[in-house]
Amino acid sequence: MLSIATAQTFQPNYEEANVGNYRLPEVLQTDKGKKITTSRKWEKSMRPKILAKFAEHVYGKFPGRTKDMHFTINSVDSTALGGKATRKQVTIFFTKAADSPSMDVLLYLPNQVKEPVPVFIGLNFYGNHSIQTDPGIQLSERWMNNNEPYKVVNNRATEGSRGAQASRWPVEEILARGYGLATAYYGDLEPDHTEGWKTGIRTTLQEELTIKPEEWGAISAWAWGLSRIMDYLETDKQVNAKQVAITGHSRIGKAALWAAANDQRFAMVISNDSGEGGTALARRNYGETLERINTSFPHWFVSKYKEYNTNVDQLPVDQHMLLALMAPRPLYVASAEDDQWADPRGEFLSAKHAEPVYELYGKKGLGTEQMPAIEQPVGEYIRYHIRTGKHDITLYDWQQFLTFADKHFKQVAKA
Ligand code: GTR
Repeated sequence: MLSIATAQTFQPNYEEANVGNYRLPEVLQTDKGKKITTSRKWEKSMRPKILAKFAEHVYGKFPGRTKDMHFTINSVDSTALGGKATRKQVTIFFTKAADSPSMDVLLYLPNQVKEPVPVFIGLNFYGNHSIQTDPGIQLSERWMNNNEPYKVVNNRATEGSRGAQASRWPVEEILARGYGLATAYYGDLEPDHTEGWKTGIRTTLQEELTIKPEEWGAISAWAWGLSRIMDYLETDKQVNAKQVAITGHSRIGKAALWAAANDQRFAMVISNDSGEGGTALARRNYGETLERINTSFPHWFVSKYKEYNTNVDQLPVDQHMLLALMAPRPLYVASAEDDQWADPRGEFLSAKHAEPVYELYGKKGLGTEQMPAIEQPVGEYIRYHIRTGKHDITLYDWQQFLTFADKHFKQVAKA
């Protein structure tokens, strides 16, 4: 592992010529060199093996739900956002203990739609109250990273934190287009710092889930929480649980991918600027590297992942294989031009190399060998865009995701 001093002086490579030569593990080739040619064989033998490799070498285990998990609906307000939305706040309790570990879910549903609605689901970085100024949203009392502009002081949100990340959550646009939105604070599952596991679910649920904290990483814990939100959505009659699109930006985009790999109830998968350990190919030396991410964020992955710090070629998987686990579900990969740290080309190529699995299902992927120009999305079942601007999730990104959902979810509805 890099020493802290080396990490601070880490010089990322941003020259395509210096990416290095690499050979990707073939997504449709077994360890014995046999080629997989049908979706049946993929599902029966290859897919579970790849999933198990990601669990062993990268993210750790992904347990099922706890036996005594239950939901409490804290509030339902059908006059939210000027009457446009119904706002529900639900707490998911993971055990039956009075002090059960829990997670608070915020759900907005569009009032103009009378039938069960498709829903976007994603974790947020700064508490549910950060996604909208809506004063009815319960203010998170959990630990969070200090942030001056967001008015997070002494690791706690304040009233001034409301709506701090509203630009990342165009709630009104989402609702106007007939979709619901479900979100929860990722820190409800595990605070995002190296000691966070001590107070997060990897510790508090270890007996319930019969799993030791070191058997999974923070990304897997966050991903697990996404599946628990899905458990709730399946019980909500106003939600079409067959049309839930899982989304996530950056580290939460990594978690979204890992959740969707394990949990095929998510009908659509969207990963925004998720970079290293997300959509970007690990074998490309460009921007953030495997060694660097393991050094800065040692709690995100299992310790075995660190064994590949200086020999990524030995890693039995690469991220195109994670994307292949989404097949045949519609998958959207988004990059940003100024987010070179996340390696946009590596994100595009990863999507590209996932295509053979989509082809087994007769589904067209990107449909091009060339990385598209800025803000020219490409692809059918795998779609990709690179927009102008920095590492962020913007209205432009959401508009593309909404259009992608319109296309695929409405097709399903008509069939
Ligand atoms: C960076 C990290 C990235 C990405 C990002 C984020 O510091 O290096 O892998 O996860 O944080 O989550 O915004």
